[in-house]
Amino acid sequence: MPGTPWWKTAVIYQIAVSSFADSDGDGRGDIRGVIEHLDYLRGAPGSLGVDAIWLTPVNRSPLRDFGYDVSDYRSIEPRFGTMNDFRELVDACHERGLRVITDLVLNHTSDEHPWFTASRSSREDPRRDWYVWRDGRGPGRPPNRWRAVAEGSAWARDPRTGQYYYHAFLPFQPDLNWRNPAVQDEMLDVARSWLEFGVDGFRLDLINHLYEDERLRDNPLKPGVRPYLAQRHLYDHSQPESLEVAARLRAIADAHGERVLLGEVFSDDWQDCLDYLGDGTDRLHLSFYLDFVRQRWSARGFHDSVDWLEEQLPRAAWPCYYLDNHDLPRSLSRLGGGRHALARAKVAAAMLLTLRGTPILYYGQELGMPESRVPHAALDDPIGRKFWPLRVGRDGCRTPMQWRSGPGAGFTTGVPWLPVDPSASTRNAAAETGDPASLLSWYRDLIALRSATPALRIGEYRALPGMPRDVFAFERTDGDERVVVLLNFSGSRRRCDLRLHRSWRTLLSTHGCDAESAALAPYEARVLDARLHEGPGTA
Ligand code: ISL
Repeated sequence: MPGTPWWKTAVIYQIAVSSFADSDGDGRGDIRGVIEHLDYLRGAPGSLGVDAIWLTPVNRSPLRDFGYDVSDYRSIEPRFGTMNDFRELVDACHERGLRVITDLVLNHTSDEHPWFTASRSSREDPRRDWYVWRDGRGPGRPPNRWRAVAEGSAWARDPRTGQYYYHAFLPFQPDLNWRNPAVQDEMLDVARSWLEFGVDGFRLDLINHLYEDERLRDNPLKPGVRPYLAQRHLYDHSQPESLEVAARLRAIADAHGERVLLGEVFSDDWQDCLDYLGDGTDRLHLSFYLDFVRQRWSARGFHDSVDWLEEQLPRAAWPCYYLDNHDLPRSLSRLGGGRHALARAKVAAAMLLTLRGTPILYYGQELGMPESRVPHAALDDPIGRKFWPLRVGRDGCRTPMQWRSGPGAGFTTGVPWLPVDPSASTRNAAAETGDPASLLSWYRDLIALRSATPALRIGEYRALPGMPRDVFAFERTDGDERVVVLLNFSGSRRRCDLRLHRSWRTLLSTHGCDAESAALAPYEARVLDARLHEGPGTA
């Protein structure tokens, strides 16, 4: 689409590298596994048709937090492959018109990173100031009351020097000290070097956490179900200095042509998510919108969430929606519905792929992979292990990709690093590919329709008023083109007064394209062509 940057019209597919495809039988997914499955994603008959992949971190890492604990930003984790493998992946993707986004973890490193090993060795070490070290307030008392996102104090005492280091997440993930210009130079250079390598952009982990208040002021307390949520996070994240880094990263990205910066702005204040977009041209290109993903199964809830973002976003900024990722219980299970879960999943897919904005899919979402119950003995996620059995961890959404039935589910010939979910016997890519009624076919049809329809890719969004409760209806318009989307969130028929006063025809429906009635079937998702230039119509 001339004049429109690729990331605005792209469908992004998130690949959790450990979980997607294992090429060497060691039970863990790897880069060659991704290379071997590119036909599934794009460029072959029957491909899903996505435009970009986002890979969870592939840098060298002890993998104690799924790769979000980097020990060398300039090399590839051997369990994932080699630099040559990664080169081959990027080239192979580019040959088929698929962009590659990698995760970049700027906030913290692994405690096994040589920088941290040096930093903790003595107060005089030249790397000391690469991390955030402070004295405690007295015996057993950390410097302040800040909590880690993963709970507990955000400070860990290191016996060697008697000082505390700050960690926004887990103790083995010490925060880098972004107030040190050497840290900043190094990390921005890391970003630059991967762009020069040829990656098309970054997903920026915890980008609003880079800086903390210099005076370490305590956060005011508020009611909350657990200690982290019982603080108003005025001082430990979303400091103005992090916005400046976002702007600096934008300048670096823009200097390399059309690249994308997708920020994980982790905050319960949605305004923070907007702040990182600036005016739409000067900070990040996209940021995750957490309110959307927190919605329960409710047409009104999603409608309000979308409308809020549409109203608040600066004109030049662009929305970004997702329902699943590697930290969340899978939407198939989260959005409920019991035996209607797959019907709901189709409605959710239609919403995600027809809203104005860049949609992000998570591997296996298109197959209807459920949240898996991983037995305690098999848990890998440090959060899952820490809080078991009180809180569900993140392993349930990270089980192996379900390529086909049978042992290893086509993911591995060895012993998978997490157990394959039992649903793999019926719910898998091989079985769903040839089934026109499958969720996979529905995703493929929606993506194809989206690619072929400018109004869906770049058109304006307007919610349609006067619809029954349980129906989320909106239109997307571009020039003369008008597409109406009707999403019935209920398990009953819903009559819609379309008031189109123009001819319309069904482009796609969960219930077949002959669905021309003004009533929506239970859990029907329907996309209508309602062109503006046609005469008085049939509706
Ligand atoms: O997973 C969560 C809670 O259990 C989220 O709240 C998560 O902590 C938050 O989204 C930040 O996540 C990111 O940074 C973490 C990493 O573990 C996550 O996988 C990543 O998405 C630390 O790098």
